[in-house]
Amino acid sequence: MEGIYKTLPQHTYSWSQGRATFYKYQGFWNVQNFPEKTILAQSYQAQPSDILLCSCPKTGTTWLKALSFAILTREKFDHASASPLLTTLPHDCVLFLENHLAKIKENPSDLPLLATHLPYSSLPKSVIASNCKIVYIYRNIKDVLVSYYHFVRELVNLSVEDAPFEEAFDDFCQGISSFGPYWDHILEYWKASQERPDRFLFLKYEDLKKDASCNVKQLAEFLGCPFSVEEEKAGVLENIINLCSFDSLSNLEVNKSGMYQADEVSGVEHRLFFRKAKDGDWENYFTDEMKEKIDKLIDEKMSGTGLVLK
Ligand code: PAP
Repeated sequence: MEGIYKTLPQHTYSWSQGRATFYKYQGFWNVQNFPEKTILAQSYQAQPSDILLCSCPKTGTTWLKALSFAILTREKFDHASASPLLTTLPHDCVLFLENHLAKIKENPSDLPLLATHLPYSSLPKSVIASNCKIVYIYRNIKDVLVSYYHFVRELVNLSVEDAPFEEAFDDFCQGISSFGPYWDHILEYWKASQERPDRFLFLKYEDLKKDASCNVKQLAEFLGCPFSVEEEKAGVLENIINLCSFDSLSNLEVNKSGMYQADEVSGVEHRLFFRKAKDGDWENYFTDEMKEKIDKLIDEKMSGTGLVLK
């Protein structure tokens, strides 16, 4: 497998001092061990009852995992005092197919929830064949870019001064980012959803923020366990929204410390999954020219889809 890297297009962030080299594999960019991880993930035997939470990084994955987990386990745990979300990183409550296939196989959960950042075209064939449900979350491209920039910068331990945003911007616009091009990631899922609309739910990060109730109810319905009127009256929906909110999760001890093991070699500090969660943080980083360039790019890429990423 080592030899494969010589044949793949590659790109190194100049400011990463050689610590962030990306390879293009099956049409998408990622760091070194991803071809192996993808191939392994593709051996997963999906069940029709599986529900897959899919996303490009930095679009709201952690939040979607927490919400889906809380919705599906609401009868099992008292969310105020005993939810695993109070003591476990959402990424360890709902596992990524590409990171933890061995764990998933070893300990099949009675919860049919899995997650992946893999593009649609790289999903295990069994996922497509079994027609399992897919929830896809997406977010304004400019905030994704800023979120992603800080994540990579922190991973390689550089200050803002030592990691020029301009270069991250240029690379992102060329499609070079983890699981990028971002727009192709979205478009693949969107096209698939046009063929099987009943199997897909598209959620937008900003909509979830604007109207959490409506979006979380929609998510629960899609997951097959809608909130009853009694539950709503009893505040179950509201409790789940509060438990999974940025303020609540980011202040939990477990999410402020500890290390997420993406695999045997790479760890990510839990706190890096919780930064600011602000809509429009991009305004602090983008020049007018950058804004114009990325708006034009995304208009072109998304035209005809009805998906708004600006
Ligand atoms: P991942 O793909 O690496 O898991 P993901 O969870 O998709 O990352 O995105 C992280 C973003 O979601 C961060 O955005 P920011 O950099 O703009 O701040 C993070 O702060 C935000 N986030 C994490 N948890 C929540 C939450 N509960 N509610 C809203 N936003 C959240």
